[in-house]
Amino acid sequence: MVQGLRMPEDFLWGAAVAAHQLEGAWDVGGKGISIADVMLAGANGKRRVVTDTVLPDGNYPSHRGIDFYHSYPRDFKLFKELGLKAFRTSIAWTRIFPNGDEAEPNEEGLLFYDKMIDEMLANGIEPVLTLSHFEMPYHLVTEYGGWRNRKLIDFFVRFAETVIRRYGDRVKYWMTFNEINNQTSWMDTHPMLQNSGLKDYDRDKAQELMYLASHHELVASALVAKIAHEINPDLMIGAMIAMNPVYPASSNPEDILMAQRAMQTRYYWGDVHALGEYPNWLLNFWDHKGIKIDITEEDKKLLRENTVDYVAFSYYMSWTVKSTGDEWLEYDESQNHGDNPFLKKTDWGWQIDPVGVRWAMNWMWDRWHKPLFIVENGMGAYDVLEDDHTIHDEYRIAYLRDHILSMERGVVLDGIPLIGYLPWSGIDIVSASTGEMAKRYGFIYVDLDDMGKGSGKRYKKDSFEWYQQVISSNGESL
Ligand code: P53
Repeated sequence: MVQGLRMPEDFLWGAAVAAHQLEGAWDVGGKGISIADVMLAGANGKRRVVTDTVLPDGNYPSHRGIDFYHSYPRDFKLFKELGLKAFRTSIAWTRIFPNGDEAEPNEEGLLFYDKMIDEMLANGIEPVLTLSHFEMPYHLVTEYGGWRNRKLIDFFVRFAETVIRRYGDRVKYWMTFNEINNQTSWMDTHPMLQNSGLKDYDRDKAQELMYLASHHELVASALVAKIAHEINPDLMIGAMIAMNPVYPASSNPEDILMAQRAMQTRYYWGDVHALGEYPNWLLNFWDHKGIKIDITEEDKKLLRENTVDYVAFSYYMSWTVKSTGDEWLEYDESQNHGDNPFLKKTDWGWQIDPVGVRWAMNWMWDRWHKPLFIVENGMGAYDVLEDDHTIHDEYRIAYLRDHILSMERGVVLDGIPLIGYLPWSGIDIVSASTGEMAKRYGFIYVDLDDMGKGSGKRYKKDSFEWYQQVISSNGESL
């Protein structure tokens, strides 16, 4: 073990997942079809295809997940043994409002999360819930055009209010939209659907649609914060962003300027959530692009008066960017990125950068002055199940140890308030970007392959015992 720094006594060590990646039971208990349910499995380097309807022979990993819908009582026992103090999952919107536009919720869906939350609490684990994690009702995409439609605000708020009223007595930490800023890659159809339900749109309008959909989400998020605080002022409502630091590719001031704009572009969602208003550079940039977003006076007031209580973020990798020479500094993720010669990559090409955790924590704290919460961090890897059912994942331990140490320096040396650390994903689940089971993140191995074949049995990896010790030593023993 390596010497770490002792974290504050109330620090929440835990793990994080999302409903559509592990629950399975996609059509059980009155659940409707979500956007995840029409995504076929892809592979490393092969995109997931989205189908118009659920095809009878399609390989849809969300339909089975790891069968957590039925196995959660046993899995929580393992989490208790691991020592988890908190567990993040999402509520599948389609269990509560199967199509998204119903007036009344589905009681069977509500009961399922009642039981799940109670089971978590019975195991001494604090629930942390995401309201929308890549799993909106597909009906809202096909009938309403997704988040480009302002009506989505009402549908989402109805869903959010229903579950916050129901579970707010037991659940303190909430976040509205998972990785809301992934849509910075609006050139890619995948985040457009996953984040905003944008499908079948005019590709020339993609950038504008993304900003429009995002505005509706930001207003919805502020409304949820408002309602939640009316229900109970102690509830903690957070934004959730994918934090990938973007560094300058060199010390050339043009690259530094470009990297600054890349950060402003990727994290303006954080600005609106935490500071309550849009930055000037973005309003000017929209004018320059001819992008018109209908931001009403009422929207502005809502955003200003209902900022978030904390900023949650995922952290997997960092990027570097070069100047393009464009005076407007337009940032295009798909073009001006390069490899960082100081960093190695995972088997899926994600650059491993532990130092960036501390850098990002400082950047966000300086900018937003909100408590932070690491709600995802981890390394997707090919694990090998040995004949004796052991899994020797020393690469995962190395990745997490380095990232945790960097986080601990951010807290203990730099004094940044951090609520907790919830690595992805505690137990192996379906990968969001590829739909594979083979891209594993857990401390607990699940014996299932990409086609859903296998015993489904759970086995502890070497990292299980390691993380157990990290938690019991409160971060001192890494
Ligand atoms: P997978 C892209 C880049 C970074 C994180 O990802 C991302 C994505 C979108 O897929 O997503 C988050 O499973 C997301 C989780 C996801 C996790 O990272 O593609 O919030 O749902 O599983 C890891 O390896």
